[in-house]
Formats: sequence, C-alpha cells, structure tokens
Amino acid sequence: MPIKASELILNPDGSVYHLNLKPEDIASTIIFVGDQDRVEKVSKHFDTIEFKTQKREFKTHTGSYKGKRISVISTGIGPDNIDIVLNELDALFNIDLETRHPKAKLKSLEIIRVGTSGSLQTDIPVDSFVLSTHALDLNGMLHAYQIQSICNPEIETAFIKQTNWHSNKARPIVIKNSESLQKKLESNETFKGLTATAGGFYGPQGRVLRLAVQDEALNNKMDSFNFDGLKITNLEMETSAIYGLSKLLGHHAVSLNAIIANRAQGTFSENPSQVVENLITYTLNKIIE
Ligand code: R1P
Repeated sequence: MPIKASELILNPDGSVYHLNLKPEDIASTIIFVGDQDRVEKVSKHFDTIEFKTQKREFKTHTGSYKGKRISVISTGIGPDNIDIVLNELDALFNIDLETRHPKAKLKSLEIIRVGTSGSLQTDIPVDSFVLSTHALDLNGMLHAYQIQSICNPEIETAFIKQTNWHSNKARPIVIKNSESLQKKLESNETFKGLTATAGGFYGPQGRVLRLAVQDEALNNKMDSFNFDGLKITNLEMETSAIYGLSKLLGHHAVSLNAIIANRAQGTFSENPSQVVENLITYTLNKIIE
C-alpha cells in the first residue's frame, strides 16, 4: 500500500509539505541550526550556493564548501520541529515520492547540529563548545515511536532516581550520538558530555518568572548527576530529538553547541554572535577534513 496523501503531504510542485524541498535540492551532509538567521551565517562561507528556499521557520541553503556539497537548514525551536524536519528529510531520500513507497536501498545522512545552549557546569564556561556524546530527552516527543532499541535504561533509571523524577512527566530517555561523526567533529576544543533537551525554555528548563515550577531543585540535581563519569553538560531544546529520530531512521547525527550562558554561574556571553561564528567555521572545517 502506498503511503496516503494525508500522511506524506506533498506541495503542488512535488516538494515535501513543510520544508518545501525536492530530493535534488538537498545534500546528504546537513547542518541543522535553530535560528533561521543563522542559515546565512553558515552559507556565507560556501564557495557557491545552488539552492535557497524558506517556508515558516524552515530555511534551507544548499551549496558547496571547499568542494563538498552541504545543506544548511533552520529547524526553529524545539523537539516538535525536529520531528517535522527529520521525517521530511528522510522522506526526501528514502521514500520514492512518485510511488509513495519506501525505497529498498536506504540512504544514511550526516546531520550536524550547530546550536546555542546554556552550560550547567561551572567548569564549562561561556564561549566554549560542547559536543554531545549522549542526549537526555526530558520532553517526551520520542515516546510516540518504538524506542526500545535506542534507549539506555541503566542511565535513565539512575537519572530518575537521582532527580526523583515525577511520574506525571514523560520518562527521560538517553540516546547515544553517532561515534563516527563524533570522531570527525571532536577536538581538544570540544567539551563532551550529556546534553539535556527540554520541551520549553522557561519552566521546562527551571526558569522561574511568575510561575512556580514542579521541581525547583531539578537543575541542581542535574548538575550533580554522574553516571560512571558521564555528566550533564548543558541544556537546550533539540539534541535528544535529533539523536533519537536519526538513530531510528538510520542516520548519523552529532550535536555541537556554542555555550552562550552558564546557568551554574548565572553568566551570559558578552559576544554570543562571535562564539556562534567560531563554532560555524570550526564545524565547516571539520566536515571537510
Ligand atoms: C532557545 O533560545 C533556542 O536556542 C537554543 C535552544 O535549543 C532553542 O532552540 O538553540 P538554537 O540557538 O540552535 O535555536
């Protein structure tokens, strides 16, 4: 049975519904950024740009960097957007959009997030880079899928115990990155560890403005979590969804974050655009090594 028009929605020109892309528009090495204005900040380094599009927060530029074909796409904020981006990107490569059947031979993509994030550790300062060896999903989007094969129950159970995680909230999930992409992107410039991914910016990350949060002590309990040396380095809103869906779909993913805030010290970078620019050039040069 072909995938129905209501399930895989195509625009009149044959492009996928939200991303506005056709298979020929996108490279198999893809940089994910959150902010749509960060797309130009990446593609300004390209030798040439062959394709540009935007629909809602999803802006894509495809071109080449020192001879390698790369796409950069903005995902907007949050795990719900990652669900759209990863499913539609995968469809572009692994579903025949004419027959609406999955292809027999599947393509594995390389996905690198270049994001911004807040550090939870005093020794991971603002203006540094964090590479996520693992992601800690605190938002629950992935529970819509069959995730048994990508979970790490021992680490999850230790986290649930350490934080006294409330049973009304989705069970946290720990997902590993792609080791081969980590090898390509890591260096002595990258702090490494577990990146926690929240489903919101304020309450879900323990920020109190006018609303009381369910557990005021959660960030402190996360700071001190240590599973055989694996610590929670930072908190943001996309990495676990990228790691989870990439693993389930057979893609390689690694997430790099520029640290613009230190939540443990209460400090914020004096020049956040510079650290983002530094991470962009770092990433592009590592991709082509
Ligand atoms: C919140 O301000 C946003 O910034 C961080 C968070 O993950 C969230 O998306 O990342 P980006 O700068 O990549 O969007």
